Amino acid sequence: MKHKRTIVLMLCVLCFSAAAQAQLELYWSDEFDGAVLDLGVWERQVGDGTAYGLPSGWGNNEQQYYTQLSLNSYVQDGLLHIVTYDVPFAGFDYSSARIRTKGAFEFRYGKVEARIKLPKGAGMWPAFWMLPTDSPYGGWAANGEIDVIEAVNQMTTIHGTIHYGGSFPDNTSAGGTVGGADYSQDFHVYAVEWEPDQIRWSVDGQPYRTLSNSAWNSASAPSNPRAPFDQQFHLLLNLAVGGNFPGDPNGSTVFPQELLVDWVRVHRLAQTPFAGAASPIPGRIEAEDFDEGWPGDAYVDCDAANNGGAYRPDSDVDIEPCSEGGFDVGWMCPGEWLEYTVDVATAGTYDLLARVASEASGGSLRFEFDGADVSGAIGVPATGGWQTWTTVQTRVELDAGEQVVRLVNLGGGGAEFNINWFELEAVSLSCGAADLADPLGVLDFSDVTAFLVGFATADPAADLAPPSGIYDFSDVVAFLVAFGNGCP
Ligand SMILES: [Ca+2]
Ligand SMILES: [Ca+2]
Ligand SMILES: [Ca+2]
Ligand SMILES: [Ca+2]
Repeated sequence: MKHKRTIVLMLCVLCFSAAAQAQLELYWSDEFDGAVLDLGVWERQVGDGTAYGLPSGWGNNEQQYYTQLSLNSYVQDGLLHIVTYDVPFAGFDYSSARIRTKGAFEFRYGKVEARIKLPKGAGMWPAFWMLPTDSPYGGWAANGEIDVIEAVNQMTTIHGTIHYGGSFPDNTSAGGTVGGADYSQDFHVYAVEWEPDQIRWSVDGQPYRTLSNSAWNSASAPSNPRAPFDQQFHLLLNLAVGGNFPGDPNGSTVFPQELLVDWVRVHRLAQTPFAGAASPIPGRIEAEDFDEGWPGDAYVDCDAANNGGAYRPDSDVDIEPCSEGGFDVGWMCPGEWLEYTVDVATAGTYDLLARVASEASGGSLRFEFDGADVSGAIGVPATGGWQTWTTVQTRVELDAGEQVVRLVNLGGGGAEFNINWFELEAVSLSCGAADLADPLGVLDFSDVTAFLVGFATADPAADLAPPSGIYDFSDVVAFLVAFGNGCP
């Protein structure tokens, strides 16, 4: 029984991976084709690490000083060069460079790859790697580190590693190696496929190590199987010299040495509509038909399990059979959100209805269209049970065209709710021809102006078009409301 279950789980993992790979698309790249290194993207980190809280040679007894000189990091003929010289600099025997995208390019999940030619020689330690931008789980390495590639000395072994666990020195690591070639002789493509529940390393498209989320943890978030690798990370490239991993250079090391990078590319899973096409508006959208995509892109859910286990069992989002038929999204925690790709047929006014249930009072939800709050907070009352449904509604103004709707639990009162569906109904607004009709024809701006001018003078009746006295404030208000609703 246990054996059988293991096989099923393994098959699911394979299915998910295959599906994810199929929809990856190029998200970001630096081809290093410009005249110079793009310092709007890459920040040169300078010094021996002390300025970054990493004394003692960046925490590794490294022997180089990283400079901001273009001698040590530059772009030429389509390649990034990171060069180390054995010329004393700032009191250190070697100079080199370390660059990062922190603050300029950060992302969560994706296939990260670079085409790299490695340096060679005792004491060489090139790396292409990733660090988290924020540290919600604590200091290094409780907040994680993903090394796409490291190699040392003669460059015959490639290392792919993650660091995690507690804060130093209570951290640990896992990963793998591949060897058998001199990787300094040619360019190779080094890649990591970083997914919510799995990290895979490859060289030239040949996988050599796979880790699932049971292989890692973060001490400060033991119940989150994805921590610490569920945060935004940025990229780093550097060439260290000496230190704990390679040992120091010796008389056989030839200088200068350089790390060459042809390109760095990040591919990510495209967010796509659940049914493969945008949902039409006006229309009803089932809450459980949220978009396909990674957590943080298509949805955010409080925990990685589908607590309801229904409909989309591999999803984090908690889906259960609904007492009204079909399914609903339950366990909607404060802060959770779901996205839906929709196509609004016509710009205009819509009634927005949401079918909700909650045992708690004080909850509220909001709808955003392409990032704009269109609904404000819509209160969710206590309905008398988690499967006792009521409809809440508000009126919204929508633009036409394909958009992404985000349904957010605002968390007012900390209340959870369940949601079965939401619906947008076009509001048919009368332009008021009947109400505004008068012997002179339909009320227009010149009539309103005449009325307001007349009202502002001592003798309004005299200024109004004949026959006088046919308009009053209720006519003007009706006109302005109709005009505001898009009537001509
Ligand atoms: Ca290039
Ligand atoms: Ca969940
Ligand atoms: Ca949930
Ligand atoms: Ca439903």
